[in-house]
Amino acid sequence: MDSRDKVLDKYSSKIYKNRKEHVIEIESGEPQVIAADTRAIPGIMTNRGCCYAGCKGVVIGPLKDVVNIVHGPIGCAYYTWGTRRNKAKGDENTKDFTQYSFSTDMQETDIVFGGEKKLRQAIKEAVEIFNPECIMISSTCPVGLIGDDIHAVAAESEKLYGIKVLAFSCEGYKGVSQSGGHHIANNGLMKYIIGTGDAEPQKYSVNLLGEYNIGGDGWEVERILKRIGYNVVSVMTGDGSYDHLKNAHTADLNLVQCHRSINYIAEMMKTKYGMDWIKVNFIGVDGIKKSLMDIALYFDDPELLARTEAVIAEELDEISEAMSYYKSKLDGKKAAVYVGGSRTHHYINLLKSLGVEVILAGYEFGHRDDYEGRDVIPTIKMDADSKNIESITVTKDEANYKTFHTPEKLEALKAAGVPLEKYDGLWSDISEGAIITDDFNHFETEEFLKLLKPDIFFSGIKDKFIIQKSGVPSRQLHSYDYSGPYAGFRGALNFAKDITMATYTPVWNMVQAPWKSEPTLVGSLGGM
Ligand code: CFM
Ligand code: HCA
Repeated sequence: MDSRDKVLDKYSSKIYKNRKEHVIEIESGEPQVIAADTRAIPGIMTNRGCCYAGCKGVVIGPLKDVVNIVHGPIGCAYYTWGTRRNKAKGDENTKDFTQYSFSTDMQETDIVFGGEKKLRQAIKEAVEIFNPECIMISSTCPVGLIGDDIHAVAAESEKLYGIKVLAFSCEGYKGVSQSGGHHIANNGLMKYIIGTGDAEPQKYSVNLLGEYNIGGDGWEVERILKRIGYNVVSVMTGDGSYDHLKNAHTADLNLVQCHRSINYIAEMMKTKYGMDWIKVNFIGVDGIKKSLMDIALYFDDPELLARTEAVIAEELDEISEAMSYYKSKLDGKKAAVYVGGSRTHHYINLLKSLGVEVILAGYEFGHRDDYEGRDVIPTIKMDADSKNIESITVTKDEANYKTFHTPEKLEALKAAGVPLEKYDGLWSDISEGAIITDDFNHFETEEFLKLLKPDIFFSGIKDKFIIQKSGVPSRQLHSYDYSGPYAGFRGALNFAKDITMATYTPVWNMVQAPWKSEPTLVGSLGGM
């Protein structure tokens, strides 16, 4: 029996049938197919989040000059506020509200009598106290259940206060994971914000999409891009702002880091403004080098190319000696990597460069293209006012391919390997024999841990402590355990140092679960 079946065999036949489509063992030469983006099984402790987490927590939450009001219970507001650590810096032109958690704090009476009154009052207070240029309202589950019309309140407030007020119907129960929330957020930003600014276009300008500035990653990427000579018009959405987002349409090129959460905007901007996008990965030295070269090739300017090569050489020089030391400590170690929808793939080249093999991996809510990659061109149909995507058909027909470039230039870019609108999936980097689990859960985490014994386990807060209690070090790749940055050349070094410390600390041999040596619950039967 292989390791996959040893774990799945413990399920009932109905659950086994479902899970066996989501858990696969990589075999060489075989086209791999995995079931993904489907409903989690009720009763199973999935690691996924919800639609509201994807919209408010991930995409719109980091916009620093926006007052993000959560219409719902205070717990939902709190959960999407501090936990993901939205790092932001305001300045004299840009306010920063990320230190505040705004919520209507819904109570039972609001559920019975309706919460719109409370929402109006919250908007009024926010305007009077903070004077923002933009307010965004996010719905939580109860709002959808009782039918409060947040869009009507938003429209009315926009007129009343003369500022931008957007509403997002991103109730937690919608769809199967965070992913639906990303889409709702992307549609709102595209429809009401991007394209409303009137800044002059700048030379060599880019938007950074799907970079959320976790641990300061976005700041590190911006530092490198600026050193080479690029202008970063907007970042979506880490340390991002309403003010910058308005002018995103003036950039030359979109750079997509997290394709899962924000590829919709890249697609829509391609259709609406003819703006090309390329997939980048600023995690891991090989990923960064390739991304920087791809961007330089795109702009096709010899000076920019020379500057790119010089910056890469200088940045590498700064870290290579220390990286070699950490590689000597980490060489041969085995890792498990489970993150949401894109980071698992992004970290593999970094781990490989340190000699760490990934033996167990997966996504919480990735779609099939996140596993299998995308090498085809989508045809996008917009609605009548060109604001929303009506449909995306994936086809190999390239006739629809609109671009600023001439056909000759396009061919040259393709020949140079610039991945216009294409990307590799998790498969491309995973070694034979590794186990891949889609929508991983608590039970499988524990079972695979026992069976495969990785030296380190990368995932999130929900499973971190069960892993560590079993004697295996865990690092969160969602929040970096409050370390970072991990992106860029300097970030790669931080990562190498952090995981060397995590794996070499002697504490793991001393860990013994408390219930193994003494009872944790003592009870007595009544009357005896
Ligand atoms: Fe993109 Fe993200 Fe991820 Fe994601 Fe997330 Fe995140 Fe993530 Mo947590 S946007 S898909 S919904 S890279 S919050 S910054 S770490 S699960 S892998
Ligand atoms: C979310 C956000 C999250 C949670 C991380 C975790 C994040 O999905 O709601 O469970 O450790 O990155 O903060 O993915």
